[in-house]
Amino acid sequence: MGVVIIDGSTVRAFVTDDQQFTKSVDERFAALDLNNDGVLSRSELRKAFESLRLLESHFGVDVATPPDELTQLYNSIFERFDCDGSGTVDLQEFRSEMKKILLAIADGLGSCPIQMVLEDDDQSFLKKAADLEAAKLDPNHAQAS
Ligand SMILES: [Ca+2]
Repeated sequence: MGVVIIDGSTVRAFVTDDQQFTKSVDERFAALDLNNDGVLSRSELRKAFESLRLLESHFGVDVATPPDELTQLYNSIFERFDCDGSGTVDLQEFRSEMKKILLAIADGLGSCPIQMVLEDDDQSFLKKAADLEAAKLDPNHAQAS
């Protein structure tokens, strides 16, 4: 476990770094596409949100939220991602919605830094944002973290 300090500019720098951001999002998309059909289904996207911990960090959802409410919430998230209403989320939709969500997180954080406790194998985008900033500040330290 480690603690990172991030603020809005950390997240924004990550999202606006097209190369890093697209690479991270594409990797995540591929990992989430469990049946490799090139799109994310409802359940695949739900797993995505569970693994990204976005509900806690962005939507302020308590872990004790009743299952019914959670399902409703995941459904509304899915509708947001699935812009064209096709019933699946493709890579373009995933990229553009992740970008919006992370920029909203950046706005929410503003210039007020927060501490995040992360597992070593944490794969969240916020961790990647923090790693990217660390790499820019101290290139030698980047690989060790
Ligand atoms: Ca799929």
